[in-house]
Parts: sequence; C-alpha cells; structure tokens
Amino acid sequence: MANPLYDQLFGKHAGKATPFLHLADGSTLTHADFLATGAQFAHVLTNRGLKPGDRLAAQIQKSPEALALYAACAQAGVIFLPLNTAYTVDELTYFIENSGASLVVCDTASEAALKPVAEGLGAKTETLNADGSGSLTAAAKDMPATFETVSRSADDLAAFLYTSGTTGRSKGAMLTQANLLSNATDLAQYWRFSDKDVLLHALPIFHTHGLFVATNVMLSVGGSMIFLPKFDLDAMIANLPKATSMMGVPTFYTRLLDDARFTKELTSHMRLFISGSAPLLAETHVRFEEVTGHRILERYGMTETNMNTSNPYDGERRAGTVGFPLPGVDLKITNPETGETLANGEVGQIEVRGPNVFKGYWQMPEKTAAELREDGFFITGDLGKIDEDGYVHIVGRNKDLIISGGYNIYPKEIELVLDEQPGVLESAVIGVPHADFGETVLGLIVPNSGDNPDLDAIQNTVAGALARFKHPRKLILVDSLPRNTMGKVQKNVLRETYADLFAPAAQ
Ligand code: MLC
Ligand code: AMP
Repeated sequence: MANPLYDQLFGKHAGKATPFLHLADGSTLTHADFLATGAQFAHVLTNRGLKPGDRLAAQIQKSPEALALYAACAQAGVIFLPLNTAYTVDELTYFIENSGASLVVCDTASEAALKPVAEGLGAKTETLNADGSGSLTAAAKDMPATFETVSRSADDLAAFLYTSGTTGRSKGAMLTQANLLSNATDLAQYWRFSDKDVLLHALPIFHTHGLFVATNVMLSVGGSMIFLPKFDLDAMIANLPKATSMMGVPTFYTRLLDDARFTKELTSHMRLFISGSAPLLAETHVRFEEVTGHRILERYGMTETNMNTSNPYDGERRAGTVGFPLPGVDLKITNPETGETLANGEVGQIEVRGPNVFKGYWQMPEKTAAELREDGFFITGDLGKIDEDGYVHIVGRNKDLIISGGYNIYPKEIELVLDEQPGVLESAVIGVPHADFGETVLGLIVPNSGDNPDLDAIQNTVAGALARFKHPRKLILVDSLPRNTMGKVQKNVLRETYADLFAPAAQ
C-alpha cells in the first residue's frame, strides 16, 4: 500500500530519534515523537468519520501539533485545508462552505463562534490550541502511536489552499501529492539541503511558503527546524547562531537589517538565506550583502504552482531577478492579448507548466479554464521578462493584487465591503509603497453627492468582515476616481498620486 506524500516526507523517518523541531522553550521533538502524534491524530480523524478525500479545515496557531495535523491528514488521505489565523468568522464561513469540509479544527477561543457555523454546514469541530491542548489532543492521548497509512496515488489531492481572486471570491487551489512532492525534492536538491541543515522557521504554516516550501523541503531531507511561533526580532537574533539556513518574506530581511545586532559575525556561519512571496528590493539585496557578506537567494512561486523559479545556488544570485525556471518547469512570456510567446527581453505575462502546477480550482471549472490552459500552462497574472542571460524578472502584475508583508490582498474584496457602506457612491482600493510591509492598503472613497460618510464607522465594519491584514491603513475621501476612455478606474494614476503616503519619510 503506497501513499507517496506520506511515505516520502514523513514515513521514511519512522523510528528516527533525530531532531525534527527545536522549540522556543528549548525542547526538541524527534522525528519519531512527531510522527507518533501525527498517527494518534490520524486515529482521531478516522474515528470522527473522515474518509480519504474528505476535507479538514484548520484555523490554528502554529505549533508542533498543528504541523502534526498536516502529517495526520497525509497519513489518513484527508485533504488538508490550512487557513490564515487572521480570518474572521465571515471569511471562514465561506471557506468551510465552499470546500465542504467535514471537520473544522480551531482554537478554544474561536470555538463558540465557529461551532454553530460549522454545524450549520454539516461539519464537526475539534479544538487545538497554541500550547497543544484541546479536544483533538485529548482524544488522541490514548490512541496508538502508529496508524496504518491509507493508500493514495500521486495524483490524489493532498491540500486545498484558498487564494482570493480579482472578482473578490476566493478559490480553492487543488494541490496533488505529486505537486507537493516534486517541488519539495527539486528545491531540496537545488538549494543543497541535507539532514545536517537546521532551518530557522518563523513563517506561518498556513501558506505555501511556510508549509510546503520550508517544511516539506526539510522533511524530504530529514533535517530539523527551529520552529518559532511567529517572526519576532529578538527570537530571530537569539536563534540565528543555531541555524544553518533561513527562509523569509522580504519584511523579515528589512526588519533584521534595521537591527544593530544583525551583523556579519552573527551570520558568518550561515549557509543560506532565501527570500520569496513578494518582491525583494534590489536595494535590500545589496544592503544585505554589505552587512553580512551573504547574497540572499530569491525565488518566485505562488499558491497554485508552488515554486517556479530560483536564483542559482552556485552561480550569480542577481538582485532584482527571481533566477531561472526550476528543473522540470517550463516558463514562457506571452502577449496577454494573443497568448503568443514573446522574445527574450520583451515584457509580457508569465506562464508556467510543470509537475508543480496545481490541478485547478475546486468546483470552479470556468475559473480553472480561464487560467490553466489545456496544454498545461498556467497564466500566473504576473508580468515579467527573461533577460539575455536567462534570468526571469518580475516587473509588475496583470492582476489587481496587493502584497503586504507577504500576504496577498485582493482590492476587489475590500471594495465590495466599502461600496455597501452608507453614503458611499464608489471606492477604489490600491497598494502603496510601505517601508515595512513593502506595500500597504489605501482606500479611496467617493461619497454620494451631498453625503459625508463616517470613515471610522466604515473602518469598524471592515474590521468585522475582513482579516486585520486586509484593513486599509487609511481611508481618504475623494471627489471622483480617474477613469480612462473605457470608463475603467486608472489605479496606476491613483498609485502615483499616493505613492509617498507611507514611504519612509512620511511615516
Ligand atoms: C500582520 N499585520 C499585517 C501583516 N501582518 N498587516 C498587513 N500585512 C501583513 N503581512 C497586522 C497585525 O495584525 C498588526 O495589527 C499590525 O499589522 C502590525 O503587526 P506586526 O506586529 O508589525 O506584524 P507581525 O505580526 O510582526 O507580522 C508581520 C509579518 C507577518 C511580516 C512577520 O505578516 C508574516 O509572517 N508574513 C509572512 C506571510 C507569508 O508567509 N506569506 C507567504 C504566502 S505564500 P495591529 O492590530 O496590531 O495594528 C506565497 C507563495 C510564495 O506567497 O511564493 O511563497
Ligand atoms: P500567493 O498567491 O500568495 O501564493 O502569491 C503569489 C504571488 O506572489 C505571485 O503571483 C507573485 O505576484 C508574488 N511573488 C512571489 N514570489 C515573488 C518574488 N520573489 N518576487 C515578486 N513577486 C513574488
């Protein structure tokens, strides 16, 4: 009986007393301990009636147990659906309903609000808290520490990750075992990870970066991770001496660089620093090398495709580029109107194809067809070019998207809320440069004639509806929105007008 994802990432470490997770309290969890917890959880899942192919939605804090739940899903053949801990009940309701999740795992504090929603949608609930306590662990305590791995094929679905869309409706990206495995093994080789590596892990584990890139790579080689609950400067500085490598979003690197304790001495033993999920400014790349002597290795990926390109391990890591297509990944630049492939040097939309590319959006055949071509190329929505040396540059986006501190925010989702507010005629939400988050959210509101909308009340309503990281940093009343001759709002004009609002000098 085979289950490639479980066997190749988890099962092969069965019985190993080697360290897997180094925790903030100084304790260490071995691979064997971790797998035992995963197996106990897998028993609970099957006892709760979950069958292979069912969905488990989890909105839980980062902890070893949270990661063991991922292992449990892999072992029981359940599709894992991790959710941002910042999502509101409104947002969660949609994900639970859309995915048809059979079980929702949340922390005790959110249970009262989520249980009725889950039950209304036919899902059971269990709790799992940041300290590992909760009904799930309580039920797992007396379960056997081994579980007969459910047979799955590489083409079976392993996870759904929701990604917002330009229409404001989130889509569940269906990722197969093969998508995850191929990327994990390719990245581990490309970046020369081994069982000697200790990865400093401060990313959330509900997104591709922290869960699939970081964790799967380390699992595939049998290395260990310093598993911090979140990014905290003091904890990063304290733990860097024990790490060999680190992965982060650009905000991690700019925050480290702004701290006087982050020096060449602190980092001289490090093997590798990797950045992704948002553009790393060339200036940050250069500053990082000046301070540490290391060149950050920048790579490019997305929820639907895992990782697509990477700067080389040995060759030149070129600032402002995302490197070369990974082995097995085809990448082309096409004309957005005609789909024709463009010559090197020309800017167009980036399309990718490979074993890393997802299967489509859950129950959204039209959206899948619009973005995933029949020949397997996925239209990323990013604009880029390939230079004369083959390096891929991302120069912009063909999708209305803001990336703040590595989190994707789709303006449409916020505009839909703003437009409904009393006194609002229409709105436009844009991303403007921000020293810490790279970009941040700005909302522009056109009032109904003669009205004076209450901006504080609007912010409060937004707060109830949308996750904190999506809230506009500021709302501004404007008389009208600039439009082109087709009547389309010219967001580029707005972005230029407000470019300096949160730039360093204005903060
Ligand atoms: C937190 N806040 C954010 C935010 N993160 N607001 C906007 N954007 C963000 N990214 C909110 C907090 O709730 C808080 O609200 C306020 O902003 C300031 O918080 P902070 O303490 O400064 O933030 P912090 O908790 O330190 O978090 C910042 C961060 C974190 C950058 C460390 O956001 C983070 O870990 N980002 C990584 C995201 C990620 O993993 N992306 C990968 C996606 S996968 P208040 O109420 O206090 O004002 C992907 C594919 C690929 O993209 O290629 O990898
Ligand atoms: P997500 O859907 O959260 O996975 O985000 C994917 C998007 O993040 C991509 O489509 C890009 O726009 C952006 N992204 C990821 N890595 C990089 C990078 N290294 N440089 C620029 N943008 C990036």
